[in-house]
Amino acid sequence: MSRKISELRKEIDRLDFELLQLLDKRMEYAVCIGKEKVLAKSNIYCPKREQEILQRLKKNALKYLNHEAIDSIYREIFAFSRKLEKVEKVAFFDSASSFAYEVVAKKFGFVGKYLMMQDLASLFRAVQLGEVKYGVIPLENDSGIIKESCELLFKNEAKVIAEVILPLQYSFASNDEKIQNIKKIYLEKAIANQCRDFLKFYGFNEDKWVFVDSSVEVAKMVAKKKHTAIICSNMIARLHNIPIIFENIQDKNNQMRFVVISDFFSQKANKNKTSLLVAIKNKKRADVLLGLLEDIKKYKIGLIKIEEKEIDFFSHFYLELEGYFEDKNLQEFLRKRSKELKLLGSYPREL
Ligand code: PRE
Repeated sequence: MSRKISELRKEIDRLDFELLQLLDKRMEYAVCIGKEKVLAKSNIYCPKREQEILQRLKKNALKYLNHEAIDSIYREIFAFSRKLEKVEKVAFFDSASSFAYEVVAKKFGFVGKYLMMQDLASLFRAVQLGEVKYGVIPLENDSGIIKESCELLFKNEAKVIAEVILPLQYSFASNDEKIQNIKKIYLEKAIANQCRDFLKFYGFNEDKWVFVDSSVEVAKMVAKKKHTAIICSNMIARLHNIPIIFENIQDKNNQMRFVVISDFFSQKANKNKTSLLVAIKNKKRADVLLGLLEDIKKYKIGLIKIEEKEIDFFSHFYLELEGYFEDKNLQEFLRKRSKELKLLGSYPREL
């Protein structure tokens, strides 16, 4: 090793020492905050505060640390300080490609205590019974708001406290460096549909495809088996140490929106969103829709999204509005519509 490198490494060692001292000091403050919170029976996770810290740090742009780096470093710092304050469990449900796990890691870091649920209904039950403090559920994909999530939010008391927007990116991972050796590619049907151009370009014809229900379940096996590959999220490949050969192989860039649910209302942040459901009882849909839009206009509320969803054979409107539920105009709107409306939560706006 050159003298230059060893000198530079000495500098790094010195800085690492300082960094750890500083981080430890930071953790000490977090532990103190945690004690106060436990005494006051308040919630450990505070999406509003975390968002504020991130926004402040990103404003002071540095030479090397871009926004993505700040996000990922601080995600782990927050996760660790939350864990020191109090260990709280997070449940997630993975319908398939394990994007929920990616969201969990993105929001809660890798050091949390996680529980993978069998279905969305059991996740809601676990939050309701206090078995877990937080749940991560998918809320919206490219076909719109997901009916089952909407239905469960309607029927349960859990509140939406944060949102996470996740680009759906797939990787081709295999232990075989020579792609000509690969005989079987494990993938979900939906993923195959989203990576057709890639599969065609590399000549991975359908006779090599093995459809699976969940890439999470087969990743462990692919990690050990020769001449196999998997198409899955980057996170799953990395978790199982399967070398990623091609990244971002999807035909087009889709994204998915997940939300975090818990048993409390999130605090007001700089920019907020409020989600609610309005039941349409006995009246004509067009009249209800018109009335709703008139009220939204009357109270000068920003409308982000409106979608019709059927719940228990009754029509409902899923609404996303700008602002926090305690804002004056939203309060007036909510009061006026209180009989037909269910507030799902207000949370820091990511998009
Ligand atoms: C802290 C940790 C967890 C919360 O979600 C927000 C911030 C942090 O590490 O900065 C500290 C803390 O608990 C708080 O400020 O409320």
